Amino acid sequence: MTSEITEFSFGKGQACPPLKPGVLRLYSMRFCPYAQRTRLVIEHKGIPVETVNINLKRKPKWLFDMNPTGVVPVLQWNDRVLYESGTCNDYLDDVYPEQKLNPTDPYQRARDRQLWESMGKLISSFYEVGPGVQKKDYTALDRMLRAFARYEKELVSRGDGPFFGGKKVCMADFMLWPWFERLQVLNSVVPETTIKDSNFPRLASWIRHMYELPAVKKTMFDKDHHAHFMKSLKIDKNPDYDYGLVSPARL
Ligand SMILES: N[C@@H](CCC(=O)N[C@@H](CS)C(=O)NCC(=O)O)C(=O)O
Repeated sequence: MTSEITEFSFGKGQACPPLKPGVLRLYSMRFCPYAQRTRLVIEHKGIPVETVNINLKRKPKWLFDMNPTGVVPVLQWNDRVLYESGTCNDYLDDVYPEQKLNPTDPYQRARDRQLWESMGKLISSFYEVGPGVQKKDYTALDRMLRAFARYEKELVSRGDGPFFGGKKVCMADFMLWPWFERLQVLNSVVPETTIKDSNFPRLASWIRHMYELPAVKKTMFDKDHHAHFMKSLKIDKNPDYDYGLVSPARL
């Protein structure tokens, strides 16, 4: 997407790049799974956007002026500001109705929302499984495998299509995806978390199909980048927000 703003993260003391009238802006962090949800929708719909990445350890004051909770993603469009990945994505889906992602049927829409809103347990298991297994405490691993079983069953109940949206990708696919992209890192530490045709065939097929989507190809990082960022965040406690960027030149 069009952007004249550096990809390097903006931190405390740095001015916010001036907003251009009529241009949609996303405040993001390159490795943030929540912001990826919104980037997936933006890419899928081909929405013109400029992105400002934030240093979340040294947050600029102006982030709080837009979002009092100080988290990304945040969308800004003239005097309009929205935060929370689900809210941002619903708004974008309504304002850019081409390639509609939310179901029109209210019941199905509510069911889909339920699916991704209740994924908190899977998300919290993410960083607990490894340390747990090391201590022979399998609680988080069991919780994660139960979540996989639930998604497997849900895909089966939705018919033959590879996606949660059936033959076409839907909002739930994009809302769930970022944690499955990061799962490969955990797989190398705890192989029991690997999704295969032999244990979760529909989820395994879903993952293969998701990787084929242009929006996923455009927003994803490979396993090594995710592993590096997770280590910098969780072990070194010094998140490497700009990892992999080559030119330090700021505009
Ligand atoms: N519920 C929020 C969660 C967003 C979130 O936690 N983003 C993280 C980055 S991955 C963040 O900004 N963290 C900064 C902090 O917690 O201070 C959403 O869905 O948008």
